[in-house]
Amino acid sequence: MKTEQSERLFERAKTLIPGGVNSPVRAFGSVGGTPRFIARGEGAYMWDEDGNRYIDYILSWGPLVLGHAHPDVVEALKQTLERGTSYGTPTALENELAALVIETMPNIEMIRFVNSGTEATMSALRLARAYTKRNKIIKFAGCYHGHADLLLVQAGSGVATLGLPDSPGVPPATTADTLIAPYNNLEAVKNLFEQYPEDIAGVIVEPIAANMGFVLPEDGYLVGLQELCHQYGALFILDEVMTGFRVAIGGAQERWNLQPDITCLGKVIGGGLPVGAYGGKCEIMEYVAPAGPMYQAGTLSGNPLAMIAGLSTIRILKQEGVFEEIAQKTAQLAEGLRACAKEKGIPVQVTYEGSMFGMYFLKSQDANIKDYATAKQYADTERYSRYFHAMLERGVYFAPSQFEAGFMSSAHSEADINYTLEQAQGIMRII
Ligand code: KE4
Repeated sequence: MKTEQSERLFERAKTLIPGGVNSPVRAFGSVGGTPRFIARGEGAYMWDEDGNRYIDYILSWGPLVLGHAHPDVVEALKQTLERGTSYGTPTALENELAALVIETMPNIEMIRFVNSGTEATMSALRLARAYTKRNKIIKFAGCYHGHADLLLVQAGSGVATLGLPDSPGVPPATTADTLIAPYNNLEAVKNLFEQYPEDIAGVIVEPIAANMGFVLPEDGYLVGLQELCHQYGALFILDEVMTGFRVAIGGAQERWNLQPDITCLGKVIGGGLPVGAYGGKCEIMEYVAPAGPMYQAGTLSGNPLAMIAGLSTIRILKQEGVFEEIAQKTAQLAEGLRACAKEKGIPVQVTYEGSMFGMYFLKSQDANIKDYATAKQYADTERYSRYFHAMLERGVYFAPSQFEAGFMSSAHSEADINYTLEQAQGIMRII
């Protein structure tokens, strides 16, 4: 596969941008090799600057649930763009997307748009602290909620991928109130609440831990967290930046009938443009300025381009049968990948939910990855890297890290999935 243009562009990028990328996980740090500089995307495909085509199972890390450059999304953006890009004023489009998200997410009565998932989670935790007048928060080792200081403690995603210690530059005082527990372990959370019965403002959790790979919640875990929060007067905060509109149209809270006090969103609701949001019960959201005293702001929050891209994406996603078809394709791919590995006796842990999936290569057949410690202990990252590159060479783009998830879109065809599985079957004996 020719990669001269990507190599040239990467060398130049590294003189201009730290590590040559604007987000660390893109740099192929844990899998090695040259990150592909993408020139364009259409449907399920991306083409790099050397003209190589890839079937894309990252889809911009989740947002592109309809695939790249969906014609209806592009047309809606064009029409909006011709009227201007941003006004710094309220617009009708913000009302429309707010109403659509509120109608779709069972526990959001009021919502605030921001520009990234990081802003969404950072603001949600500030709100939890303001509303409860408490300071401590609980997050889970290996979960990633963006790069706000208070959350860069035993984080997942790029932090896990690069094996970074908690980031320098975060003063200890900033994370002194951030308590950590293992994912899928209710006892540990119960102990923290017993230790700090009146100090915990909120518990923030990825309903599926998709930044340490793809770890499903064990039966009763999420409801157990919710009950502990309500027992001790803390807010239950679901970080659905990735799972929202992907695990089910109404997110994990719909899939598992949860009642979070605050929900964080991003990715799909912006249809590939910069967006985040946090929302919940009116009595809590009314605390946010200017309705209430908790300050949070953003120059481009709710900008018309992100709004229309999110609106057109969600409207199509909610059409009869669209989501179900994406979920069926996800199951077909995931089950097929599991079968390819099993056929060659390669130990893997494959799980999927809605339009998201994950595959761990395991160091032993009987390993079970259920949290960050077991992910680090049992994931065979070396074999994953060989798998990643073997598939990349064959025009299939999976996450350049074992500690990330995979995504499906409505644009992926049966032929794309069959091709992917044929290639996977072929390489299993050489990785
Ligand atoms: P952003 O600030 O990157 O928009 O969102 C942060 C975030 C918050 N919560 C969850 C559950 C997330 O997964 C993310 C970001 N996801 C990663 C992919 N695992 C973004 C990829 C990247 O950092 O480049």
